[in-house]
Amino acid sequence: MTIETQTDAQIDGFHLVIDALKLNGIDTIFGLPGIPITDLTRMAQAEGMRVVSFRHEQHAGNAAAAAGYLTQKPGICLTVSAPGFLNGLTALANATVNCFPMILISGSSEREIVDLQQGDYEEMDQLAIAKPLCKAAYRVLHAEDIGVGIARAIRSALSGRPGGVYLDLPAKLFAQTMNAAEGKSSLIKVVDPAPRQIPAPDAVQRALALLKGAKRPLIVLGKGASYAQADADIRAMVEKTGIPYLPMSMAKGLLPDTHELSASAARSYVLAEADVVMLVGARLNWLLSHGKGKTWGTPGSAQSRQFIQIDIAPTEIDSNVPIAAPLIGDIGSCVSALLAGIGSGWAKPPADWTHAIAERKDKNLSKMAATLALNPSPMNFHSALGSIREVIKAHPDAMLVNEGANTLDFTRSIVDMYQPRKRLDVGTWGIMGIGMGFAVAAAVTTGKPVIAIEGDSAFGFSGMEVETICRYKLPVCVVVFNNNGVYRGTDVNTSGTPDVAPTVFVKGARYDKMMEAFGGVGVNATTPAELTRALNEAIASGRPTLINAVIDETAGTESGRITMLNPQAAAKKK
Ligand code: ADP
Ligand code: TZD
Repeated sequence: MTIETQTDAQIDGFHLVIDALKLNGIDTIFGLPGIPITDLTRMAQAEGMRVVSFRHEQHAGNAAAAAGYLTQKPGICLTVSAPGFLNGLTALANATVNCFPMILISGSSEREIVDLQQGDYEEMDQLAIAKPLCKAAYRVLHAEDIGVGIARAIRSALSGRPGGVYLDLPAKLFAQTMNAAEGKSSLIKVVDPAPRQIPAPDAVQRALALLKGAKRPLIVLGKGASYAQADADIRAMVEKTGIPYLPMSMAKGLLPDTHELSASAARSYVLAEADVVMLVGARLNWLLSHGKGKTWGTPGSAQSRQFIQIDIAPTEIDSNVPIAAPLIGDIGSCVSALLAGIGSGWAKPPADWTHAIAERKDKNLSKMAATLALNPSPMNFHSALGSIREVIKAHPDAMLVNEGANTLDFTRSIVDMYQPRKRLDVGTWGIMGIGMGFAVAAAVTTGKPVIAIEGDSAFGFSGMEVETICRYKLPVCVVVFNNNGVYRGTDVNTSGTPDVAPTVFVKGARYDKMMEAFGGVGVNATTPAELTRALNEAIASGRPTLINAVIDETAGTESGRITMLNPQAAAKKK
């Protein structure tokens, strides 16, 4: 090659985007092709990236969000303009609400036409629409700014409280060319995208002093704690202090659920009785009853309760109740600062507290064991989950995805997790539809077997992605808890019209046939033994499998465990 051709070499927008992502260690794109990003998907694949194509953008977006949570790198979702962008937007908003780092990259139409509203193909002012729904939003108009655009998107997604970022790439950008050497030097490798945030020493002392004086201390671990990947230090903090802990649902497994200091089986007792509660990457939102009210005991004891809160976002503090000791910083730095102060001679919590918890745990666990031992026909949630619980115990490295109402609540309380970041679920919104997207991400990013436990309604939101699972030959076993409807299958239409009630589905549906349609394995399981066998075979073979688990249609309750959030008609019709 002559010097002349070297300096004349050109690079286009497509390749600058790909090179900028690769330069930052991003090796996977979840997306759905079409104008103007079809060639971007092809070229990314040709350049060695893994491109996972979905059947609907929402699931590609959910996959990106889960990949971000699992890897601490922003997951990338790539979509076409207007409708594709909007389909991805729910996942972007959900990622932001859950503090998962992801970047939604959407192609967009001609700026000049969009801005004059002259009616372009898939016209939409996407940047303006995305802005209020995510942490940051950027648009790149010139090839030489692609490096900056991607660097800003990565830093925004990862730094401070992680979240979703929107990056708008107009169609014209991809075909723009520039000098290859200049293009290369315009790219930015983001240095330290999630800088440590060291807590102030006086804040550490304040927290330690409060913890030390506690008579009935409790630690609550949230998904911020599991995201932080400070697993060993978090475990050391719990064990050195001997303080009982409660894991929020996606923090299950941060310490094994069977750990003697886990207070999960005495949840109501510890929340009502604890005098000092240390929140580690968990918000006092609806999932923790906003830190007040009946869940947290009588008004008298609530007044005497004090909170320590570890969080990277200073504005989270005092959002619901006063926080006596805020500890602002990243969880790794905060926990290691606390550990230095805890040392080795920390006095364990008073025995009457830990004994009272142990007593309640024993009682509740033996009650659960008795229920799990029953073998009703048809299966109910407990008998089916009793089987899954044993399979997970034997395969603690398997990933578990979980959505539904009763299916979610029962799985969370019955199926123990043993390792960090193995459980992915409906998160902060309690959103349905994350199932297959999360399952694909779990398989692609970890290579481990994935078990997705899905309510039949929940599964319906992303069911078509079983084709994606088969196409990429992913080791995903979907278990559909089929009770013929949303929550239950027993509602009756009392109006006299021929339609079924709004919560009822086709009775006796065979979801397993959907997986067979694409070459995967389908199993209809009516007993725990059949379920166990099918699960074990799926894990051993690694083949995409869907088990239609036939559940008693009367077994669920309306809205699972959050029935109280469902508004009831105040006045009865005469
Ligand atoms: P959960 O639903 O499990 O209770 P939340 O999503 O409500 O958890 O809370 C997670 C919290 O963790 C958020 O307030 C977020 O700011 C915080 N967080 C996320 N990552 C980190 C980190 N690396 N260091 C400190 N805090 C973090
Ligand atoms: N739509 C979206 C996006 N999210 C939601 N949470 C809902 C609707 C409302 N919803 C729930 O909160 S749970 C649920 C819906 C529709 C499904 C429950 O039925 P299921 O589970 O079959 O999935 P169970 O085990 O039968 O209760």
